[in-house]
Order: sequence, then C-alpha cells, then structure tokens
Amino acid sequence: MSDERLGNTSEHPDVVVVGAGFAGLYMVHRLVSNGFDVVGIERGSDVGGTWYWNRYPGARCDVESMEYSYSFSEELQQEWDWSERYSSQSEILRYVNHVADRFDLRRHYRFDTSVIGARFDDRWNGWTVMTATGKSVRCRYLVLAVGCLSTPHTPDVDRLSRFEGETYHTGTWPHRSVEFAGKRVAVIGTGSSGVQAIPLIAVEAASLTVFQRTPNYTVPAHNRRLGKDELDWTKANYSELRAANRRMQAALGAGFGRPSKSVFESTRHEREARFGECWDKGGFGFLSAFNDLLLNQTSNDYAARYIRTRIREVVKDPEVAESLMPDSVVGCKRLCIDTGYYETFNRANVSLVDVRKTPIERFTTTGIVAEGLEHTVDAVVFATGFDAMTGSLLAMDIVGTARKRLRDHWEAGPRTYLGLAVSGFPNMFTICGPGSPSVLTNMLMSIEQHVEWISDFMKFMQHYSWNRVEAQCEAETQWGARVNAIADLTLYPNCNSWYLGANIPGKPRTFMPYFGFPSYCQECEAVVEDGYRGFTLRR
Ligand code: N01
Repeated sequence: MSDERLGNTSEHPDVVVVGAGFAGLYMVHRLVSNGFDVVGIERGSDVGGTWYWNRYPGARCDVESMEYSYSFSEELQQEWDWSERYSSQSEILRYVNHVADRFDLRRHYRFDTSVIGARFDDRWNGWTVMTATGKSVRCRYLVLAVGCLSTPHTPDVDRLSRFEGETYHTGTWPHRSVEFAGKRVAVIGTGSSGVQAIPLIAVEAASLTVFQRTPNYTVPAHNRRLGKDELDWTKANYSELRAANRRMQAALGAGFGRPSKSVFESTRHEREARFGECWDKGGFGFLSAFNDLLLNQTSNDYAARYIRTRIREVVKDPEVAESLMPDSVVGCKRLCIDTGYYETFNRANVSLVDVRKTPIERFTTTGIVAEGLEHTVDAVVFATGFDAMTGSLLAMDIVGTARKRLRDHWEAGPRTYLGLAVSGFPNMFTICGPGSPSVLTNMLMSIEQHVEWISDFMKFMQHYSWNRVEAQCEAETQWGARVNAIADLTLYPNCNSWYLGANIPGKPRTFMPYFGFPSYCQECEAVVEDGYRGFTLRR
C-alpha cells in the first residue's frame, strides 16, 4: 500500500475498535473503563450494527429478549424492560441507543466512516488504520468487531441491472418507510430473513411471489407480550439464569431445560409428545427436544418427519406443502423461527416458485424469469443472506508482518487461534471471529466473553510492559483442526450452509464456528492460566 493512501494520520489512540454493534460498543466501554484511549470507527451513521442495517418488515431477534441483552451491568439489566418474548428490530435498536447514551459511548466514535485497510508496522509495533474518508489512525491494538453477518450477498443473476422496478436487500433496508401496498412483490430467499419478511409483505402487497431454492425448517416463535410478573421474576433471578446459560452449548435456553434423553430412549408416543411439547413452546428449544438431534442422523430424521407432518397440516395445497418440505438435516442450516410463515402460503395473493431444480434464469425490465415463465413484479426483495463470518473482515485490506495480507493468509479458508487472533497479524483481535462459537450461540454471551478476555489481555500486556502479542502459527493450525474435529462429530457439515461458506460461489468450504460455548470458555481460561499459551509476547 502506498504512503499516499495512508492519508493524514492525526490520531494516536491505544486502540481502534471497528464497529458500533453490540460487540464494538461493549469493547469500547470496557477499554475506556480500564483507562485505555480508544477510537471507534463505524460505517453506519449511528450505533446498532446488525440492528441498524436489518430494518426489513418483520425483522426480529430469534433469541429471546431476556437472554439477548447485555449482562455486564446489573443496573442496565434491571432498568430495561423488554416488551415481547422476541424483540423487534426497532426495540433492539432503542436498547442499543439507550446503552450508547447511558455509558456515553458515541463520543468515542467516528460514524459514517468505513475502514478500508490496516497495516502493521514492525518498527513501532502498531497499526495504521486507513478509512474511506482519507484519514488514518495509528494505534497499538486493532479490534475488529465487524459482525458475522454484515456483508450482504446478492446473487449474480443474469440481467439484474436491467430490472426497472424497486430492489431491496433485507440486510441493507432503507431508513425510510417502504410501501408495498398495491404492488406485486417478489421475495428471493427463504432463510431467517425471508421467513420473517414474507408473512408481513404478503399482508401488505397486492401479490407476493416467493422464489425458494432450498426450503428451510422453521419452528413457530409463539411470540407474545411479556408480563410484569415474568419480567420481575427474571430480573430477580438474572445472575443464576445467565450463569446457567453460560453452561449451555449455545449459551442460551437454560430455562427450556437441558435435554437428558436420546430419541432412542423414548417410545413412539413419548417421542411425538416431546416434539409436540417443544413445538408448542416455540423457538430454538425444538432442537433440545432430545440430546442427539444434531449428532445422530436417525434421531434427526425423526425431528424432520415431525416438522414435515406439521407443514402438511397447515398448508392446504398439497403441492405447495410438498415444495415447502425440506429434505435436509434439521438445524444443519440455521433453524428459522417464524410467525405465520406456512400459513402465509394459504393466502390467495401468495404464490411459491420452486427454483430448487431450475435456477432463476434472468431478470427482464419488468420481472423475473424462472422455468421459462416471466413473473412480472414491481419490487424484488433479496433475502439472500450474507458473506458470513469472513466477508466483512476480508473486505478490508489488512496487511500484517512481512507484508502478509489477511486475504492471502485465508485463501484456503479462515485460520485463527481461538477465533480471537491470527498469526502474522500481531496486536489484532477479532470479536466472534471464525473459529469461535459466535453464530452457534447467543451472540451477546459470546461477545461479552470475547470482550472481557481481550480487555483483560490488554491490561496484562500493559501491566508487564509488553507491547506486541501474536498468535503462534502452530497454535492456529491446532485450533483449526480442533474446530473441524468437533464439527465432524455433529451433523453440521452435512449441508450447504453459510456456516461452511457454501452460500458464496468460490468461497473455500470450511466449517467456521466452534461448536460448544462452555468448552470454548474453559479453553480460553486455560490459555490464560498457562501464561497465554499459544501467543508470543514481546517488548
Ligand atoms: O440468509 P440465509 P438470511 N436463487 O443465507 C437463498 C441471521 N438472521 O439473511 O439455501 C434463489 O440464511 C438461499 O437459498 P439456498 C441468522 O443467523 C437472524 O435469511 O442457498 N435463492 C436462502 O434461502 C441467519 O441464519 C435473524 O439454496 C437464493 C436465502 O437466499 C442469517 O442471519 C433474522 C439464491 C438466504 O438465506 C442469515 O439469514 C435474520 C439464488 N441465486 C437473519 N441465492 C433473527 O435473529 C441465495 N438464495 C431472526
């Protein structure tokens, strides 16, 4: 990178934190509280991350509100009242804004500023962080809190640019109201975003055509208002509930109960009753109906059969019902949580185009052609997902020691130590990076664990006057092998999920998240107890 691109280096904080979502905000708060000088950089105009960008109709968290919130401040968790079991995007954004105000975090941030690259300098053991505004910042540590699902993916469909109607992507929804009343709308994609948006768009639009390539399993949310008694009880027991969640594989759902039985220990009647009980409670707890649903194909087949029966019961047209039935492993792609999704396909103004066998051919000026038929529409919503876990990290040109680029280091797939650090990139940390539990958990719990581990490490470095830390290559290789070995014990590698990078053409196929929050945390603690095993420290 030429020196001209470095622009004007005017600031020299201890730490630059990239991102003002849940991860970045807590990182900034924690570091500032520990006396570090911190600059936060955020491409959006305000705080919120995922919840700032994903404003599509029906956007809602699929982790329960009382769990999807910070636990680091007792006052914060006591003063905030969530209104629903699953919070809407707007309520979560209000919460994030409240946190930013309460801890006075905005003053540390430069908003509307995209980081385009960063370069490590061996001479002074620090980073120069370049931004699209031309300004750069020099810092000792670089913390990348850029989110796991923050680079939207729009498929390269032939002649898309010729389409003259409106186009939207769920991950970059406009910050103005979007009106679908009286319009013919197409939604492409039936993952979590599509499954949430489709029922609401169907109610508003004149007609809705859903283009489905892969049907997904979705379980009812049974969302509802939270009662005062429920809020009070949870708040009174918060510390025990949070601690119990930290002992769960996905750092959530302790209230649902830990599954103790395998499918094979139940009679047919018990099995159906248990699936029914979990279905009626709603949400991710369905995957906890038995303890081997994600470990054993035959167990999983029972769950799949149960869901398919429920789809058949709800969807009146048997052909449409058949098209909506997934034939893959339940939970292998992230399970969707819905409100009225299957019921939507009983509406007269909704049609399903199954592009499983024949892909969408092309766009025309007025619509979409699939299986030789043109579907004329006024607006197209891409609910086509993200370049997950690595997309936002690799969008920046990050250059470490010996001019090594992160893009080259990760050419065959991401390599990290603990999902926190990368060999050849000293003094750089990733929050919820590939190789950490992140997307397989309640993100808030994972974020808190990462932020606290990183800030403790920086305090340690400062205390002992170390000024350079780097993950060892060998530790990184062993960690990657461990992430994959654990994934191979599960059914996760058995489908084309974004966990594997399979949704992005040409992306190396490697299972990115670490499965198992408690064992991950234990390993992070053991690394510290062993004197930061796997890291090389220098002065
Ligand atoms: O994206 P996805 P998402 N032609 O990748 C289809 C989190 N999240 O934004 O499966 C036709 O899951 C693609 O088809 P296929 C959550 O972790 C959370 O919905 O690749 N279709 C798929 O159906 C989630 O898992 C919340 O065959 C095409 C869809 O687009 C993650 O974000 C809400 C296509 C993409 O699904 C991502 O969810 C929303 C093409 N050319 C999101 N290309 C909550 O908390 C892609 N597709 C509730």
